[in-house]
Amino acid sequence: MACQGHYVVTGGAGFIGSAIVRGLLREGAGPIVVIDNLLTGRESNLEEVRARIDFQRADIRDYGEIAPLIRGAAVVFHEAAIPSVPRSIDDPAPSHETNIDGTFNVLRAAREGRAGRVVYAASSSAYGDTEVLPKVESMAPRPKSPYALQKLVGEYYCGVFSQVWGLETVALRYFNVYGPRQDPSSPYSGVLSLFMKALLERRAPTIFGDGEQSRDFTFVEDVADLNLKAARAKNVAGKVYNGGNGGRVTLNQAWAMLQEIEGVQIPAVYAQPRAGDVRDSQADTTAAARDLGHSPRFSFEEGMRLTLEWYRRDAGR
Ligand code: UD2
Repeated sequence: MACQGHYVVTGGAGFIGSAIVRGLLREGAGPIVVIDNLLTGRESNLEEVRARIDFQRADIRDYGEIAPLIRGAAVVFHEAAIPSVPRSIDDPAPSHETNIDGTFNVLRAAREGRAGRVVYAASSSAYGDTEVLPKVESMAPRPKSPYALQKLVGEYYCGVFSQVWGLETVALRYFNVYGPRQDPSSPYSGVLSLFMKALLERRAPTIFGDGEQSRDFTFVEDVADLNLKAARAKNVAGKVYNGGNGGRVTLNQAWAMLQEIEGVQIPAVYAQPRAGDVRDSQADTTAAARDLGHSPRFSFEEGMRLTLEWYRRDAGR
């Protein structure tokens, strides 16, 4: 069972959570408890660090199961969630239960167990379509999908736990995170993982809409770094920060870049736009840079190349 002053990563077997686990280990932090129900997470994401962490297969929807693991933690990185805008539209109940009820359970366990801080994986989807880019934390949220709303409720809960009960929380609104280990096997997977899988299999990807929608794609190592900084920062309790890169790339540009890197020409197939889709997304990183010391290191092209190489190796295993 977990000991005092440990680090907890919910969703720690997932793509982002496992990057945070590796970041913690690099910093020499410990002990580390990973909570994951392996719904979308995979134990193989923790393969090389398995012996150095305490892996607990548990579900954040079950308070009784997770409370003892969170009790006395120094920091809880709350990454466990059911992501995907279309998944939350096709099947809203599971994502509601995990993203809202599960987050409440994590916060409640952190408060009752006197944890030091919760760093919460919020989402840029909370902004919806804004008139102005880049998107600044002071803008009024306009969630367009169940998923966006659920992630926003989690943020609000963080704020309320902080104000009412003095639990230190920091919410990081991730902007379309991509990188090695992102699972490309589901239609709900992140678009760049699907693009890369298609590219390596020499298939046409599907682009929903005209492909001119844009995203601030953020490399997973930069997001893991930001989490570690948010865990240490002073005077940030109850606050919300963008976890983005500050750039903006259209899907057409992303697919063009991948074809160029690979030296192939495969026209994409265009389909109907997706319900609940945000048109443009770009982070203002001023507040995160000022208060948390956020300084993303990976350019889009660098991140894309590293990720593509990882998928190439993974496919060959
Ligand atoms: C949202 C959030 C993101 C994160 C994520 C978790 C926004 C702007 N971003 O990502 O921060 O929380 O949810 O799931 O809300 N697409 C295709 N072809 C495909 C798959 C997707 O064209 O095969 C399009 C899709 O319609 C969208 C874009 O690619 O315009 C990105 O889709 P996504 O599912 O990778 O991520 P998104 O933006 O919904």
